[in-house]
Amino acid sequence: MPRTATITRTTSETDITLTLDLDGSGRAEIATGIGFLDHMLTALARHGLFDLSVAAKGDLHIDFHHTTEDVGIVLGRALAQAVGDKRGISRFGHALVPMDEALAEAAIDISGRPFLAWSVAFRQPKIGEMDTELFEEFFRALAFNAAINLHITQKAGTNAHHVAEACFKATARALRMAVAPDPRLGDAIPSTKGAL
Ligand SMILES: [Mn+2]
Repeated sequence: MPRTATITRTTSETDITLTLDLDGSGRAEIATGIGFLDHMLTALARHGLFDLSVAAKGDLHIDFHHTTEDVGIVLGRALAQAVGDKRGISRFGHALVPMDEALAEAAIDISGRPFLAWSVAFRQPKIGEMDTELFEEFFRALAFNAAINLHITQKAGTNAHHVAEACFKATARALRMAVAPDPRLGDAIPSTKGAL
């Protein structure tokens, strides 16, 4: 069974089409109109070994908020759809990823219980044109729409570009671990409740 999803979502604020393949090779085709977000989504695909294409047209003349949040929503929905009933997946994943002076940790439970714990403090309000406060919005939208528990913790770092990139790479590696099949599980669902 291919673990893929394609989702199109159109609102008065954004128009997004996204395709995700959990068993890809890290290929990314990203065009959100926000350069730094493209850079981060490319890193997410590459280090998660997902194939990801995102075409987003948003109301960037207002600011980057709607587009960033809505890409998180659509990516989350695609992730939920692609993992399906979660048979045979590892469920938990974690990663500790450095980037120069920055160090970020991500821990994930594909639990069906949406939660974001965000312990990241940027020293700069912007990276290029992008507000650093939008990363929390992105990851919350992702976690809630994927129905996963996602903890992202900054362990070190002063440069906002490095901190953001370490957060995305750590999340990518943690997700890769969590969605990976556990061969010892067979097609069982990794929960004492029998459902996730
Ligand atoms: Mn970079």
